Amino acid sequence: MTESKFTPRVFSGIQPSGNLHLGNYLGALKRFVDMQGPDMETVYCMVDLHAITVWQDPKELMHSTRELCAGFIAAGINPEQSILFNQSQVPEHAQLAWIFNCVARMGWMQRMTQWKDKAGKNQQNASLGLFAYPSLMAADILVYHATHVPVGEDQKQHLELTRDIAIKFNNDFGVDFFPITEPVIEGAATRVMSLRDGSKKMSKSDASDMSRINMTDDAETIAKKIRKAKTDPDALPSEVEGLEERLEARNLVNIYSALSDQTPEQVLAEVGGKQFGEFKPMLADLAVAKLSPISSEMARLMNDQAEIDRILARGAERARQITVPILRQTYEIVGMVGAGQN
Ligand code: AQP
Repeated sequence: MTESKFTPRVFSGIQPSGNLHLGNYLGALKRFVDMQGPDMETVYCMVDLHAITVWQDPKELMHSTRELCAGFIAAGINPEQSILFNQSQVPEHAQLAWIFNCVARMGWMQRMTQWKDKAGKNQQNASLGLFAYPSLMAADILVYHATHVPVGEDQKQHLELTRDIAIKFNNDFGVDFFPITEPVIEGAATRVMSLRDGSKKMSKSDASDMSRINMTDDAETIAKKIRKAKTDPDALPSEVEGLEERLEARNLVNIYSALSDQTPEQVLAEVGGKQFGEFKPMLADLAVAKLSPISSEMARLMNDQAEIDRILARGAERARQITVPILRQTYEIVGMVGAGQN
């Protein structure tokens, strides 16, 4: 099978589950913005159907979806250029996910690290949706025939499963219909770690607010969180090899590097030899300079929620111009009567 018959198209999504944080920004959002351009069609989604795989208060879910939309736009996504919408307004995602539930195997899902981490020891009480999450994610991507998916490191396994589903579907039905998608996991911040524990991913659901920088934090809070971030007593090294065993130091250098669009080597050439007492204020100043304009713009956009709703509805309409024909063709391939007449 060749991938060349598929037009280059980017798809990615973020869950509107509150606490949009620096990891989401550097690992995903900032890179979504970088991929916008004349040569690439870009489709970005607030994946509200994924968010409800764990309990969400309905009012908060609505608020988080609109706030996330404001975050996308404030970070630089142009809703006229990119297709920007919330997943539940495009029903073909869930419809294709059902087909993929019948293609994917139980054993594949049981191996997923995110399932094991999130369901933990309480698998019997986890939702069926949480188990089937990667199948819906495969549908999100493949219902656009997307070829490139920018994500953080934690989503790598789900993207491999997306490829497995596409390959099995194509083989089962003897077609060359779904592309074998490329994960785009690049840059210094593909895995931003907790500010309190360098071995844990920065995460929306971490009980400690001090573990993450939220995109809605004000300048003082950002500076305080960086000042209190866990570190070690040594000075920063001048070479990246010197960060290997120093998880927290490496995390702060990687954050600095991603925020300043430099490589970690370039950053260490500048700050190697400095103590954290000197480096942390530099990082705080940089983080405030980069994030404050985004959080102020988010707040401004949130003052006009009707406009946000209009943008999401228009994005969904544009998205469906792509998804309706792809789902119809999928139904035809699978053998659903009437699919050709819709
Ligand atoms: N710490 C991170 N570093 C780099 N990238 C990250 N992403 C998430 N955390 C980091 C990337 O952000 C995108 C959207 O993620 P999501 O909405 O699917 O949520 P998630 O990965 O489940 O994020 P959280 O914060 O970890 O949520 P909880 O706490 O609910 O599990 C993805 O591209 C992801 O890789």
